[in-house]
Parts: sequence; C-alpha cells; structure tokens
Amino acid sequence: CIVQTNGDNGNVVSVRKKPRVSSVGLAQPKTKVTVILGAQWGDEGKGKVVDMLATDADIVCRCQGGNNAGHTVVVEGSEYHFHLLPSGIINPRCKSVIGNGVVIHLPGLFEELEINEAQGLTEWKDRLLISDRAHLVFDFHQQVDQLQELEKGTQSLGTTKKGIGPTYASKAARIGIRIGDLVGDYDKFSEKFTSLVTSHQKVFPALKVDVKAELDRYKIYAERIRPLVKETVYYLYKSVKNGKKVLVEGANAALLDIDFGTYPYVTSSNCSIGGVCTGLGLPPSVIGEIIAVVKAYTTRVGDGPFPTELLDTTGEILQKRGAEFGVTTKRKRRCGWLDLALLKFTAIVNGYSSICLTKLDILDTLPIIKVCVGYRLSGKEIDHFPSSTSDLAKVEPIYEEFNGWQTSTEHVRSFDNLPSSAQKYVQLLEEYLDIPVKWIGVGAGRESIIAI
Ligand code: 2SA
Ligand code: GDP
Ligand code: MG
Repeated sequence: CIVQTNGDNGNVVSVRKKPRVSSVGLAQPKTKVTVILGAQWGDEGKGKVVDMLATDADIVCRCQGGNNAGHTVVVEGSEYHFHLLPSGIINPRCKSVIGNGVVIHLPGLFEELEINEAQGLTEWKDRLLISDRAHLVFDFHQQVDQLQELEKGTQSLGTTKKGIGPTYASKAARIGIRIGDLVGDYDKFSEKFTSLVTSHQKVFPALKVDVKAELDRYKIYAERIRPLVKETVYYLYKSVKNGKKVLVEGANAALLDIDFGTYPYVTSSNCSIGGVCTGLGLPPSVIGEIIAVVKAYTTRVGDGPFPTELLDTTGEILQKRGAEFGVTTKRKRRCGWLDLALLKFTAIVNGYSSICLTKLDILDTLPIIKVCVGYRLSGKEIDHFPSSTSDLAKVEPIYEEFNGWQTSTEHVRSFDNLPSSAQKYVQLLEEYLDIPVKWIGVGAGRESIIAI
C-alpha cells in the first residue's frame, strides 16, 4: 500500500492499495528470447542448430551482418543455404525477422529467395518481416570492398567482398541509406543515393556507378520489398510481451566481432551478445538462454592469426572430412585444433548458458587429438586472450593430448553410447568452461544430433 502525504501539513492525500501495473514492461517477460551465437571464427553449424530449435519457435530473427554469412541446413538430404534469411524460414510455423542491425543487399536477398523457392521454400511472403531501420548494401559498396582489399595488398583482411565493411562505414558516418528511405519518398531516396555515390567517388575515383540505371533498378526493388517492411521493434516488443517464443540467429562469430574479435581481421558488426540487443531493439532483460555453437575443432576463413592452425596433413584431413569450404565464397577454410583458451574468452564476453558442440564426427578417424588449454607468450603462460593480433600471432598453444576413438559416431544418438575418449573430450570442454554441453552434432542432417 502506498501512502502519499502533503509535505506541508502531513495530511494524507491519496492511498494506493494496488500497484497500477502488474509487471514492469519487459523487465519480467513471460518467455525469454533464446540466442544462438557462433563461439569461434564462424561456420560452427549455427544454421543447423537454429533449424533444430526453430521447430519450437514462433519467430526467428537475424540481428547483424549481411550476406557475408552462409548458414547451411540439411533436411532429408536437401541442402539449403541462407545468407540473409534467418535459417528458421524453412519452418512454415515461424515468422522470420531481419532486424535493424542487418545490412541488406536487395539483389542478393531476392536471388537467395529464388534459389530457396526452387528447393521447396514456400509462403515466405507472409512470414518474412524486414526492419525499416536496416541499412542497404549497394553494388558500389561491394566494389569499394574489393578496391579496399586490393589496395591493402598483402595486408588484406580476406573479406567476403559483399560490401559489409563499406556499408557499416556509411552507417557509422551517418550517410547510409535505410530500407525506410527506399520505401519512403523516392525523390529524397534518389538525392541521398546520388550524394552517397559522389562521396564514395571522391575517395575512390575508379568507382564507376551508373546512377540513373541504379535508381531505376531500385524503384522496382522498392515495390518488391514494400510489403515486407515493418517497424520491427514494436512488433518484437508485442511478441515478447505476449509470450511468443523468439529465437535469435547470430551470424559470423565472436572472434569476428568488431570489438572483441581479432581486430582488424574481423567483420564490421557486433556478432556477440551486445549485437542482439542493438540489432533488434531488445532490452537485455528479455534475453534468456544464450547457446554457444562450438565446432569440435577450429576453423577460420579469411586472414588473421590462428594459434592452433594445422598446416599439415591433419589440417588437410579436417578440411576434407569436414568439407570446410566457405558457403558464400567457396574459399577453403583454415583448420586447427579445438582452442579452449579462445573459447574461455568468448564465453566471458557472451555469458553462454549452454553449448551445442558440432562436427564431433569429423574427428572420428584421428589417432591423436589435441586440445589447446592455454597460451604461452614469450615463454610465460598468460591468463587472457591477447587483444593485439601480433601477440596472438606469437602465442604458443599449450596442448592436452587425447587418444582418438577411431570409430564412427555418425549413428550414435545418446551420450552414453559415445566412445569413452569422445565422452572425455566433451567433459574436458564442459569442465574447462564450466558450461554444460546440451547437444552434440554427429552429422550434417537435422537428425544427426545427440541431445543430453
Ligand atoms: P566481411 O566480408 O567484411 O564480413 O569479412 C571480414 C572477415 O569476416 C570473415 N567472415 C566469415 N567467416 C566465416 N564465415 C563467414 N561466412 C561464410 C561461410 C564465409 C565464406 O559461411 O562460409 O563463404 O567465405 C564469414 N563472413 C565473413 C571473413 O572471412 C573475413 O575474415
Ligand atoms: P554456420 O555459418 O555456423 O551456420 O555454419 P556453415 O553452414 O557455414 O558451416 C557448417 C557446415 O557443417 C555445414 O556444411 C553444415 O551442414 C555442417 N554441419 C553442421 N553440424 C554438423 C555436424 O555435427 N557434423 C557434420 N559432419 N557436419 C555438420
Ligand atoms: Mg557459415
């Protein structure tokens, strides 16, 4: 009961028996949002985990990145690749949201939809919602990405050349163009586009853009995209408040995060937990489970330091058995041992509540398996993940060695039926990070999973 008194004479002016509201906005939501994040350098198998959890979700959201991402889902032998679309789009019950933090290349988005339609994706028009605050990636951003990589020569980052960095740069410079601009006043959009091109041509005189042709093309895109555009912040607010189950699909991964990754060998968005809030307009109080997707070994595509990289035949075996090729660029992925020192760092940043360990089956044939449990720098063991890439390039991994299980785990569906050395491998990961492993992937298909 709240009693308010008049300050002068102490008389009671109002008595309130019940609080006026039964909850405090989204501080106590009915259900919490589940987040799926890549815990290494990407391609951990997030798409598969999202597809698995989407069967029980109402909404699946992307919050950052663009069509640099490549997420694979294998259902009954059919392989789907998603770049901009949330992997939950193949679930006919699920709405898919592309949030404000995503950068969208519309020609790429429509191409992706067509490819997936040919593979059986249907009725997406009623299920796909795109934030009016999301920024647009134009073809010239992709050209700039290529020019920047060329200019860097041997210092290149190994980007996907999808225009991601240049688009986030336009956004941060406050000259970017949003989906809302495209579907708004077309004259204003045209003015903004023309001046955006001009400002880039000042820096890159080699940049050739047929502004009139681009504007004609985007007039058509504006009409195609208009029915999908939504103010998604309010939509998600209402959904969470009404108890809808929301899943967030992280793209890229923690070590590619612009702040916490191996800068400058990173992408240009926050792929860690913070990007979920800023990329969707969700407050931290609604975040529930944060699931780390961890590959049973480590891969990296693009340049930059990689302490446990294997430049020998074991690395080749992992690359071949794991079919480690970029989904977007088809580049060979670099492969190495599982790195727990790295995972400890990303666990600190992201606060994982559980782990989905993927691709354990890829280790099935190895006689010896190593796991990095710490780093030495200049001969001394260090207790942190170096922020400097030159230090990271110099660290010496400290390894723990396992006898391999050398038997197929592909058809195993319970933890108890895994070979004992595979069980020990999983337990080391859990104990080192103090986070439970809830699922283990033993194949690419939807069914190839051990739930613990
Ligand atoms: P960008 O294009 O500016 O984001 O590139 C910057 C760095 O980020 C890396 N990056 C990725 N790493 C792993 N997987 C990604 N998606 C694709 C896939 C990659 C592909 O699923 O296979 O096809 O090559 C991804 N996207 C960006 C990139 O390699 C640079 O190191
Ligand atoms: P994402 O970017 O994290 O979604 O991952 P990618 O799709 O880029 O790469 C992961 C690859 O591993 C895909 O080809 C998946 O089909 C495959 N994959 C995922 N989980 C498993 C697993 O447990 N075992 C095997 N063999 N393949 C898997
Ligand atoms: Mg990928």
